[in-house]
Amino acid sequence: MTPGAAAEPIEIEVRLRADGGVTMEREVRLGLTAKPKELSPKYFYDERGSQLFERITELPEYYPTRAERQILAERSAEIVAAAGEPGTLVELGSGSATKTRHLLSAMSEAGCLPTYVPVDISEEITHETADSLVAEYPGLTIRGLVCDFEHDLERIPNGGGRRLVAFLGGTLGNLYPEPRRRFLARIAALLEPGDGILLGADLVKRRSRLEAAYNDADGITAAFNKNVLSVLNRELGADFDPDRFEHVAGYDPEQARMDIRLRSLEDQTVRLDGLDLTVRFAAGEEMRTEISTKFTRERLESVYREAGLRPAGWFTDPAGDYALSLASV
Ligand code: SAH
Ligand code: AVI
Repeated sequence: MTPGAAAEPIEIEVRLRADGGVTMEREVRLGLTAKPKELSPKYFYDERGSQLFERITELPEYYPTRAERQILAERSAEIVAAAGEPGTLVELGSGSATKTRHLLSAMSEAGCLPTYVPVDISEEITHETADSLVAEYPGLTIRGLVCDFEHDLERIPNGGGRRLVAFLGGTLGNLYPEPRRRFLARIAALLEPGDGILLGADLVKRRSRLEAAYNDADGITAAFNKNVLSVLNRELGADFDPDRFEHVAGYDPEQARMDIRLRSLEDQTVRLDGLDLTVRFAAGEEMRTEISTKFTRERLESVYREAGLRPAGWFTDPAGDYALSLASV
């Protein structure tokens, strides 16, 4: 920066192609040649996938977003005080940051309007979110990072003052237990004493409510799930026909998680020119595209401890559907 020049309000580093797309190619090849087949949920979120997720958050059946919003609307001032009035708000999987506004407003009211560091794999939504936020919060500085947070966590900009790392929406539940432990341990290693993590988690509840949330009547979740096939068609020159697959989502009570899949409606072969790979699907064969783990307080606190984090606060909505929790090192 030229000496004396004002810092830009928005700076966003994009690290999506830092590895030349090799990671996606390798991961998709591994997933499609595994038994059973599996794809990572991070590939849902191209521009259309992010828009479909936004529509999911407004569905009557999908309660987690409303429950989390209610907690943030009512208790952000308390959360910000408990987190020691941080000067930097990092948000992992920030998306449209709609609910984050409650935290930013509470920080602004506490006189610590922070540097906001959105971290998301979806480039379009990160730029749109940054533009809206600087218009809404004059004086806000944004230092974003578009990346896969499991790869580039250590590249997240520092900001100033205490850091609060928010991981909202229940996205932690989309990680398997071992990667989840490693991920939280890496976050813990980045935190200084006095910094905190604010984690949103969907809680275990009746199977019928869980299954309804992932099988909405309008078919938006089905479209979101199938969008991963369109992403592979575009990014890897594949010829998936989304109409030859159906959306399947069921609750696995033993693992306490929703299991989300695409089921092949017929015997078919799919070609992925970008991988020089042909994949066969049998009629009825299922490919997992996402898990969404549901927690109890005890389980989540043990997940924290395994990762070297200390539970430091617990906030739920009145119905007890969802929890925001604070943790520190
Ligand atoms: N926090 C928002 C959005 C949740 S949707 C909310 O609560 O509504 C999950 C978000 O995480 C999406 O914006 C998606 O693009 C992002 N995401 C998913 N996997 C990711 C990964 N591996 N690295 C970075 N961002 C990821
Ligand atoms: C982003 N994540 C927490 C959502 C969830 O509920 O697991 C993604 C989602 N998948 C289907 N519906 C919503």
